Amino acid sequence: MSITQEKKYKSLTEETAISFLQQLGYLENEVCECVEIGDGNLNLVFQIKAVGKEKGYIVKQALPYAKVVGESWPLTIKRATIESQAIELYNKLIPEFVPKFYHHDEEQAITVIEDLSDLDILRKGLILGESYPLLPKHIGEFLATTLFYTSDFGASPARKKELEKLFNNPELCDITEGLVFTDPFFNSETNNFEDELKNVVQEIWDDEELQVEVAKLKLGFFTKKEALIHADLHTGSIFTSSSETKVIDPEFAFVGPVGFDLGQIQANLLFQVFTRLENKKEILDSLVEIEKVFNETFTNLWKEHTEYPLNKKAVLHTTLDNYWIDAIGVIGCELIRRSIGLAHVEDVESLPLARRLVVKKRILQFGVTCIKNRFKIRNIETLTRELEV
Ligand code: SR1
Ligand code: MG
Repeated sequence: MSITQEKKYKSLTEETAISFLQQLGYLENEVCECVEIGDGNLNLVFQIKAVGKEKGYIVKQALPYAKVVGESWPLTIKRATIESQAIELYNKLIPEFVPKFYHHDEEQAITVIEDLSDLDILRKGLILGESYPLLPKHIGEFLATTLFYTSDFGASPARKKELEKLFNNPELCDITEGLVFTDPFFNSETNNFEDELKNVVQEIWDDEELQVEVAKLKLGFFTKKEALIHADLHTGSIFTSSSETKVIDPEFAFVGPVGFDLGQIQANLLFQVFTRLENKKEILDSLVEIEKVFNETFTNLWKEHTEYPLNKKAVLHTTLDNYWIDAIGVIGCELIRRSIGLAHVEDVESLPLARRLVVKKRILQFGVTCIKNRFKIRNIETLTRELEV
């Protein structure tokens, strides 16, 4: 067998994942156990640890197709390299909020990172009614720091252009362009919703004003090269506890609109406001706190590091305002796509049918309001007032 054949991509099994890790020198002389724990839409995720130990390593491999659909949807494995580059960069900028990075194999699309299984996946914890008081502060700081230092305010023009090249991610951007900004707004085969919602969905497809506003948001996603964004920051991409927060899975990362990250996390927290019966206020307060911490942290970094003439206060204020206006539009698109598009969320899908229909109708209506009225709403504080509970 030639060397090229030997090195060809091969998807891991629980056994080969252990050998891969041990060949790197990790847990070399230990008897290991391995479980595939991936519950996302795209990848294999193996947790490997020495028998009897609590914590080990995560070996993550990108599959050459979208797991959520099957082999009929081929997908580049280059995304694993984008993800590992982003984790490495985040580790330099704000290590406390990301997993430790150990190894990346480009050909096999495998990344080895810290095992975070002692923490909760935020979406699952919130569904169980858990509270994470430090989460809004941590997420606000994570967003402000990663976005500031990769924006034109915190990176040199040359570095910014280097980031655009390093994080050139057309295939994954294409998924978002389709699933978030296109398919839910017309009769696309990728959509998936209950028959009982047909009339409400038809209204969305027939709404000319909405179509134009979504088109403008999609154009912004294509053209705004504002900072290196995570680009898939939903509550399944965050591990957390009462004291720690770790952001994972930046395989969609590219240099794009800041409002996309801000809006996506807010929308995914908002699902809890629509679905839970108690403590909705706690979630609404956390949305406002994320906005406040983001604005304050970004402003402090800007004061310290931004050079003439971008250091003019009015430039910062307009920039922050525009980030949040975009974010409100993205909240609308994300709420709608997770309700009637391809990739749904457990917060809503776990509800019994009758309640799910009521909740989805409210979510869709609110999503439309966010998209159409984003220039009037302007910030999260105003937006949450519309939802006072
Ligand atoms: C085919 S991928 C579907 C969704 O899963 C990912 O996590 C992204 O959110 C994407 O839109
Ligand atoms: Mg993901």
